Amino acid sequence: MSSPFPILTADEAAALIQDGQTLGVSGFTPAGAAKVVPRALAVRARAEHLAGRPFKVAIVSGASTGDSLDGELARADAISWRTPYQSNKSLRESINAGRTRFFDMHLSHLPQQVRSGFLGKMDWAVVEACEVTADGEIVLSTSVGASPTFLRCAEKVIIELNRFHSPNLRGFHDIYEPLDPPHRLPIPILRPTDRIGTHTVKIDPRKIACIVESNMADETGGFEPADDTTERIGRNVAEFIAGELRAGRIPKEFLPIQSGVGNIANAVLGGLGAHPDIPAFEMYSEVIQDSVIDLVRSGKVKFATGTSLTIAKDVLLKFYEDLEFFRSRILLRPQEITNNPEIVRRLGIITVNTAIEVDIFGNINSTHIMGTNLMNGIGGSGDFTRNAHISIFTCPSSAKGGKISTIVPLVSHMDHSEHSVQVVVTENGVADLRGKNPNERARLIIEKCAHPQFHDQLMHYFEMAKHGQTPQTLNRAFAMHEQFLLTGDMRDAVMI
Ligand code: 0RQ
Repeated sequence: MSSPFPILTADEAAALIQDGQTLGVSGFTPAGAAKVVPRALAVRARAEHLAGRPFKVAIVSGASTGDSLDGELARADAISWRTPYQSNKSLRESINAGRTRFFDMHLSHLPQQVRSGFLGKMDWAVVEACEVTADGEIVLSTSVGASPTFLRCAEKVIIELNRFHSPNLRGFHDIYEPLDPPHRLPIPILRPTDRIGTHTVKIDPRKIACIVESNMADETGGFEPADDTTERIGRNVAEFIAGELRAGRIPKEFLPIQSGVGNIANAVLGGLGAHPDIPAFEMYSEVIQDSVIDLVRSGKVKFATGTSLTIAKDVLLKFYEDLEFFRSRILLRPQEITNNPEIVRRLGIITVNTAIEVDIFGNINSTHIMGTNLMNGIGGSGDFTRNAHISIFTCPSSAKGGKISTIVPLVSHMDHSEHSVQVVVTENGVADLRGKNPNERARLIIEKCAHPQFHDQLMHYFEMAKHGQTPQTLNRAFAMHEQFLLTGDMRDAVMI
């Protein structure tokens, strides 16, 4: 059947986009990210630069994307500003060198800020889909992210129709966009399994400028196999949660789990899956990664909802083979709904996220290396942490071959304050900070979580300052960081 929309090549579609425009692109992690149009746009930007003409666009996505988008465009020096999250090496370099302006946002805030016009006019939505109908119904692919909002708010739309994805994904998405204040209603999700929206995003078909056909897998990276450290972190989290269940602080029906993304998150899910006292559970999370698919197959996870299906190519192909098994067990929603504070608080989610560093009082740095250079961004960690039933942060107790302590006197950048953080877990143990004052927190975190080789330095720091609600010695608070910047090793830091 012939398409009611112009079918263009990626190069022809990229030629429609002008210098200085703002693009809302699909993608939450590399899952469901636009791929072929951004690649072609990077080629175009390079040609424009060679001809001595400026060419940069602003990129707004759901979260991070794949290398064809953030990587190619950053290497072509074609991104003027970027929000709300990224995890690409080339883009990170461009941001830290000051070539791309980046603002780090809570992911649940993004769609509302786009609708309210806080980020200016959105010229284009470039969105991957697996089906488009003549009357403007769009079936998204492996992520929802902020695409419904981009599709509705952008002046014009380019659809990447990616044949790699199963054509039978209709029904795996629950699309719901809240009304804006003062008209917003309660979001009627009472259980993780509740469906409240539509299967498709419906837009005015006259906005669809073209369709670009593609056949390309999501550019998801694989995971490192769990090592001794990540396995111990996973076991510690699982044992802590099992203990809470035994103590009755988690009800016997259990509560939904949110887990971040990455190797540690994978090991945590492995730990939960393997623990005999943890019952089969539901996930209300943002990213559904490989380990969740295994747990759904084994029955340990009864149902998982998120905003992206971020799984390796071979796992996705097997998922497509067993699509009917997963149809009642996996559901993708907009990030505004998965990460929504109202729902996180109502459902009583147990949240597990990863820190770059933690200070002895329980403040968390999730985003910056040595206080200056951006790593990825806050992502959804703030949305979940602040509103959790129990908020847990994990990290290995040291980094870079033991030269860096991830437990520090004072975080060099703060993303989550002591008020939001309840439990800290490293491979060494668990610091349960609930009901503890800063003095008690400091002793617990040093004793239970710090790497033994940094124990004395941290204790010296803590014992130096004995006054005040939160004892600090401001001119030594960053002694460990300063020492690392000087010699590349925090172990040499003198704390007194
Ligand atoms: O460096 O990449 O050179 O090996 O940081 O650290 O331990 O491999 O952990 O991949 O899980 O990432 C916080 C960045 C952790 C991530 C962060 C170095 C370390 C390594 C990565 P290499 P690990 P992970 C859901 C929720 C914020 C967003 C979020 C993140 C690299 O989890 O971005 O939670 N979180 N989203 O060596 C210097 C330190 C260090 C350090 C670690 N103290 N100093 N380097 N590293 N600690 C997802 C979304 O929102 C989409």
